[in-house]
Amino acid sequence: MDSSTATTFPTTGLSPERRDLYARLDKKSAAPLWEVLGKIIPPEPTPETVSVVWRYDELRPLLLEAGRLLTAKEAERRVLVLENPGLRGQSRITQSLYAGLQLILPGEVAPAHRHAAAALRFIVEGTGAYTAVEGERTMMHPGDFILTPSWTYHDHGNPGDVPVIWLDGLDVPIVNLFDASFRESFPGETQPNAVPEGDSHARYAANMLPVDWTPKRASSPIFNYPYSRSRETVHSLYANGPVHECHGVKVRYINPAQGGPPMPTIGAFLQLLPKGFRGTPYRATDATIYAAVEGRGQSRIGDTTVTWGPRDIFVIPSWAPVSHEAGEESVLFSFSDRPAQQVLGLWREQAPVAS
Ligand code: 1HN
Repeated sequence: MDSSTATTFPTTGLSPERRDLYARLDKKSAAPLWEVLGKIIPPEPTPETVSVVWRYDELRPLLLEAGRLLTAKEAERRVLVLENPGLRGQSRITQSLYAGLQLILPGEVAPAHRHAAAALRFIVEGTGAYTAVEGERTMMHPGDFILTPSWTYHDHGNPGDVPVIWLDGLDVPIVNLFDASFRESFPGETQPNAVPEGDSHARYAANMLPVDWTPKRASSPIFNYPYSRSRETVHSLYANGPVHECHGVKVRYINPAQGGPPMPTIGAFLQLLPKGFRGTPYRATDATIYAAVEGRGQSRIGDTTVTWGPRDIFVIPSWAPVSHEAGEESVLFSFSDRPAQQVLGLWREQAPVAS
């Protein structure tokens, strides 16, 4: 077979007849399934995503340096992409999700746009900045979980006096898998304040809905889930028990109108690990991005152990057994593509995992 053929399997050791057939198949844009079947349909997940931790103390100075080199407007979004070491150059943190750390400095505006990709923000540091979604602003505080659903106009601004940094999570690789990406700029840098701040909370976050309400989109009508409330929730549940042997006290963020996930492609979770917690191994098919919020601990992921402290970010690959330990009472935020896998009938979990 000549070197121009684009086979994805080894061709050494093949009989001359087979090599010849494969070369002629190749010219017709065809290929022998029997050479690749085991690779494309493995008996269980074989992720290229690896377990990895980003230390906030190491990334923060680099992000601030980027802040000195270019403006948010120039960059459109000033973000350090967190690239999984197993997937370098693909702008992804797992096979299905993008993540990055975004900085907005005092006085800056990140201009309004919208795209097919859906985004979440998990606020890591600083107060005084806002994000606006479809004409409604919300102030961002550390630990807040904020949505930017698919095809909603959004801009960010920092009228405060300290840098504000957050973790972005987007379903970009999923949208691009389907070749379904669209984007456009808003006519104007920022959206007008068309809706009073707090309106969606009043309308949708009090276990009630306006009587004639019908959903406008597939995502939650709430777009800020403030940390003050979600933190209180995991603490109350801890006080009242029980504590799960794998997860500690773990809750999922929901769309309050139907109980499902906040967005169709991305699920998000908050968990409290009690001081001294030693979890038992668990695995699931949704590769998961964790952001530590409070406390310190370590997570055993397959054969590696990652230690983490406040604001560190780490990744659990699909189907890798994970067990968490916490030396101090800890709170972990996490997100994954679980809702997408569930709606496709693909999601699996296993606990305990025999070691
Ligand atoms: C985006 O729109 C934002 O709006 C952040 O803050 C990160 C990464 C890829 C594509 C769009 C934002 C993004 C992004």
